[in-house]
Amino acid sequence: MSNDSPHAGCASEDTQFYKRLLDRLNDGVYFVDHERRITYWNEGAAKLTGFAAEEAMGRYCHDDFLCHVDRSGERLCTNKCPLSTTITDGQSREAFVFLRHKDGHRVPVHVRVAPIYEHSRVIGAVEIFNDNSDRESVQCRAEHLQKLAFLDPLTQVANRRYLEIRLQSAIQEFALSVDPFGLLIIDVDKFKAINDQHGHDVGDGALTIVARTLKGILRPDDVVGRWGGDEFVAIVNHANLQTLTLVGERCRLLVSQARIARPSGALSVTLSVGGAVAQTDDTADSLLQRADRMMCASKAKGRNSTSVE
Ligand code: GH3
Ligand code: MG
Repeated sequence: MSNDSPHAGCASEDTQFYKRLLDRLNDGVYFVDHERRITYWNEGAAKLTGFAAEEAMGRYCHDDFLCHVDRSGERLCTNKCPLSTTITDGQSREAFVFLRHKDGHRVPVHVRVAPIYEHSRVIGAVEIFNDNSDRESVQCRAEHLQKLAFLDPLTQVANRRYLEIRLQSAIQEFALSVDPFGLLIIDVDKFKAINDQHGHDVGDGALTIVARTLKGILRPDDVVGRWGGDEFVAIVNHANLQTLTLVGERCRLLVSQARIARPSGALSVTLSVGGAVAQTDDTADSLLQRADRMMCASKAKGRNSTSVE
């Protein structure tokens, strides 16, 4: 049996064994007392933070030398410290946070905190933390990809896939409530001519201006996105016939007043807008078809107009 064995000798040797075990862990481990003063700091903590045990021991975690922040940048050590909460409520917890390395750079860490009890009284807490860089970058990449998957790359509004998902859930929610909603189909008038006369780049610029203007008109809980080509769709929440007509008209008017910059002078575009308020027997397809019929009615009226049913 080696000298490191917990069974090799008396109680103090046992303590030494466990201390050596903790010292050598790759995970960072530190203990704080009831006042959040650091009473133990292992080699893993030194490696992950750059602070040697001599530099950390005796300091208070609320001195903020590790400057823990959460993903939104909120400072934890002085406001919402998990150690402090655990000392108060005796509960274990975990969090994804960033600490500041002695060299100044930020390190993403996964932190687990547990209370230390003596005679059923909390006398401090232990924090175990490890480098979360891999997990963090995977999560950032996943969020980025998810954003890309639902974003129209040209206009930076939602794409058709996202609109389809949101429309489906709006139909399902509508079946469970009486809160009305409506759908607008918005098509740029004579857009082919813009491309033909001014070039594809100007056409792209026009689509971006239309998208940005529409996004600015709709409320944050509404959805607007590019359905394809020069066609946009908006899902307007809490909207009866009157509200949907008002929103449709606002889209038409404000886009007609927007200006698309060009070296040889700004130009403008107009929209044909069609809208339909959801009925109890509507599916996503039937609602889209009714709004599309209304959009075609606006085209037939001479364009630059709004029709809603
Ligand atoms: P209408 O008033 O009947 O809508 O006439 P229109 O010329 O706008 O006809 P339509 O809506 O069918 O034309 C859409 C055009 O949009 C056809 C296509 O060349 C153009 N288009 C589609 N996607 C893009 C794009 O990403 N960029 C640019 N610049 N043009 C696009
Ligand atoms: Mg068009």
